[in-house]
Amino acid sequence: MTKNKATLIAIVAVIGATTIPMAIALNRARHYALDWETDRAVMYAREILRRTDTTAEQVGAAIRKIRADTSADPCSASRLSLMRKLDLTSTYIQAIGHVANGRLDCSSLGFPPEQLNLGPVDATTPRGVKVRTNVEFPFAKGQKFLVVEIHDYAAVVHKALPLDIATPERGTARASFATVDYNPLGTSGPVTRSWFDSVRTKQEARFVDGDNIVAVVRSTRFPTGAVVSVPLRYATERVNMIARWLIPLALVAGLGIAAAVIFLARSRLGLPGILKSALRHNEFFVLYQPVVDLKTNKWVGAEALIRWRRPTGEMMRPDTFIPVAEETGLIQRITHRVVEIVECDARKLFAAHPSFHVAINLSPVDLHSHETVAMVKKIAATLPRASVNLMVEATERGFVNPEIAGDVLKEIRALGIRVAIDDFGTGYSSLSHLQSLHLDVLKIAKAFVDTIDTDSATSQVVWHITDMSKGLGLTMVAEGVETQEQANSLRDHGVQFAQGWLFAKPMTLDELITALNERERKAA
Ligand code: G
Ligand code: G
Ligand code: MN
Repeated sequence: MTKNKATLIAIVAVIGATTIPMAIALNRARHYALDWETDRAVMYAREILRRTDTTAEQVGAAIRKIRADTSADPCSASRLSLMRKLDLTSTYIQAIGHVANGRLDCSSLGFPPEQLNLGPVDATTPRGVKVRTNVEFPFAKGQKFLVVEIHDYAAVVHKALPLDIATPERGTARASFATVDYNPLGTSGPVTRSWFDSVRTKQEARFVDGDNIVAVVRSTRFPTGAVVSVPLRYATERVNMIARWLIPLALVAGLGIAAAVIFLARSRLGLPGILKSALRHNEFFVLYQPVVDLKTNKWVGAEALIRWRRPTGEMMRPDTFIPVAEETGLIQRITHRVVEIVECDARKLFAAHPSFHVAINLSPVDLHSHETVAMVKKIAATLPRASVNLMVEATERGFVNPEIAGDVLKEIRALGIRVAIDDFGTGYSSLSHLQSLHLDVLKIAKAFVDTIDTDSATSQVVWHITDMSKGLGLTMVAEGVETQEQANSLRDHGVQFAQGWLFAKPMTLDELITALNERERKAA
């Protein structure tokens, strides 16, 4: 992973981690705020309708009471006193009177009939209730009243009264209207007539029209409806309020995630740095795993296996750092370090055991560089019997580019040093490589050894490998041998050598020399 890529991932992660949840949250908040404000508008409209309904109820009840009087004269003294009493006791009725020739000829008001002209009827309900919506009286100039007439008796109602509800939102508009003709009965503030139409086919409507949240309700008992509009900005302000704490919170969360992502990216990017420092501080060492002759049980050689102990005491497995070293071009320096260590160990080892050998692992990168040849040449020069004492192992993965890899191996062989193909069968090299490359040894991967004497589907593959290897005249070393049965089967199939925990685990140079001396003493 490159630094640019990591930065890009971090940026994308931060943008994603902050903006996506924030956008979702703000969108939800917008919905909730709108719902909340709309609910309030509906509540206001219902309150206006309740007051309108109460007005209608009071008018109906009052006129019923007056008509219950049995006197012949509609303007009898007993009726007039009843009118005054009802006027005084009902909360929404301003006055009550009798209608004759378009005027109140007697009423709870003390004015003469000439001053109580009602004017033309604006609407008549199916039940015969006549409604006048804009009645003006000379004694109350500038005020318009609603007059509801039933069976020649009429109630004068103050239009603003049902609309006069308290709302914390300023700038609300209200109206009550008749569903006979969908004309307003009373309005307060800018109300659009078309809003009334929204309840022609239903009981209640709520919607946004321009800058307004609108709620419209229709009475189930009277031919009336009510409208309230609340400026949309109340909902927007609520969202802005949420956004004011949500955005900083999301930014903090995003920065936290960014820090985490960058930290993770750094720690991955940092491994090459740590590897370089490990090379400088000699944190690598080598363990040797003996190679055993399957016929004689003699230890004939050993594979050098790198180990890394961090200053913290932590052991790093080659499986984790070798791939990183290969990716970042540090593997050649690591191979070089192994060669240095082996060179240093060689004198002590080969002085006492001159026909013993040590195998060094070469990585695919090493196989594609001619510097490797120079390196092997240099160590070979220090060894009295290099062609006996030294061997290199190249993993199958190394033959991606068989021409170049082949050249490097050919030059190493030209020095008289044996070459092994490691982990054979686990990579993707083809059998044709085996013929074209000049090899001495084939190392059978542990994966195949594990299948010996099992009923696994691939348990025969190992014997195809041994047959082919014999055909090519290669010496075989089986890896990861753990049981005597595996060792016996391998020996019976002509495999000459083996490594594995059955014989010995990887060990230090001193342990190896001690063990070799001990075995020679016993054999003697
Ligand atoms: O030693 P084991 O002990 O865990 O080795 C794990 C893997 O690391 C094996 O595939 C082995 O071949 C590889 N390995 C061990 N030492 C070296 C080394 O010095 N160079 C390279 N390239 N691979 C090594
Ligand atoms: O790929 P290469 O052969 O270089 O790696 C050998 C690896 O196998 C090392 O990690 C070594 O410690 C491990 N190893 C060697 N012998 C045995 C064995 O008998 N059993 C198991 N499980 N691992 C082994
Ligand atoms: Mn190996």
